[in-house]
Amino acid sequence: MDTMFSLQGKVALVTGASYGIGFAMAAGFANAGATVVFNDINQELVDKGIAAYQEQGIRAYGYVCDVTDEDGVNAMIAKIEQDVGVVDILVNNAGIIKRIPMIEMTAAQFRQVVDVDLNAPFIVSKAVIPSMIRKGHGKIINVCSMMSELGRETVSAYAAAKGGLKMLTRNICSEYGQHNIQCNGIGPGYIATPQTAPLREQQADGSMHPFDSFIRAKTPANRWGEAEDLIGPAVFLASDASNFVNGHILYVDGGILAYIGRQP
Ligand code: NAP
Ligand code: GCO
Repeated sequence: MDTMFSLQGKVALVTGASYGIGFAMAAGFANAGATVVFNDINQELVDKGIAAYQEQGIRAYGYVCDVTDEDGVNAMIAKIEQDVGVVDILVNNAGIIKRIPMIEMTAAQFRQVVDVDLNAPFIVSKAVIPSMIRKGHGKIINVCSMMSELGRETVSAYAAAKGGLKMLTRNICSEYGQHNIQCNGIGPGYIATPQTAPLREQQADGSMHPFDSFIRAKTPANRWGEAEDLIGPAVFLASDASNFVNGHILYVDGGILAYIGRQP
């Protein structure tokens, strides 16, 4: 049973993993035996990430790379192969959100979100798949969202990108499953990270932002998720335990998608 979930000898690249959900998943991979590699957009953030991993006793390899820059991504993957080896596990985690009503959003803002949240997973996956094919196996995990299934006010670009990412996941599975590559998604519910900090901040009168009670009422678990809630599902999808699971989106949402919401 232990070996089924072991990541011993594997190289795992988690994009945008200096902190937040990516950091938690990467640390989980390291504890399961993997060598962890991550990137961020500048050296300062990479150094902070390396220090944060070190604090947990993990030696992580950090690279400066913007995941939307195809040449930069290709150069990073070549460097990773040289420094640590072929990427066995890729997590497309880097993501951004812009909360702007659709009719106020510029096309440039919309494109920027789609670029990071959808085009970049295409770019990074495309860069690692050839070596995975040569090696005879590979795991790709795309970090999707509640917004891969649901809409809400102000997040049109994010929802469009994360819905697209769900379908990119199914297509990578369809196209490369024959090469023993499994591509699945993880759809986190509402998780307490810097990305959702504006929805959880304390108001001037000491009360919580109204979004806090809204989300609790929508979540049977009645709490925000923690980044650590994603570790078990991520290790499962990265390990041999999931070798016949492909094209699946595993929602880790405390039950949000099963629930109509608490009655008033
Ligand atoms: P976060 O705290 O904002 O972290 C996102 C990470 O992505 C940061 O390290 C950020 O780097 C990096 N990043 C952004 N753009 C990048 C780029 N162009 N190139 C490289 N790295 C880039 O977000 P999080 O909450 O941990 O979210 C991680 C993933 O989970 C995202 O895809 C998000 O959409 C998804 N998600 C989050 C939640 C949630 O409730 N928090 C729920 C569902 C899905 P910087 O340090 O440079 O900003
Ligand atoms: C928002 C949130 C979300 C979450 C997450 C849900 O404004 O609604 O930021 O979109 O972060 O992706 O799964």
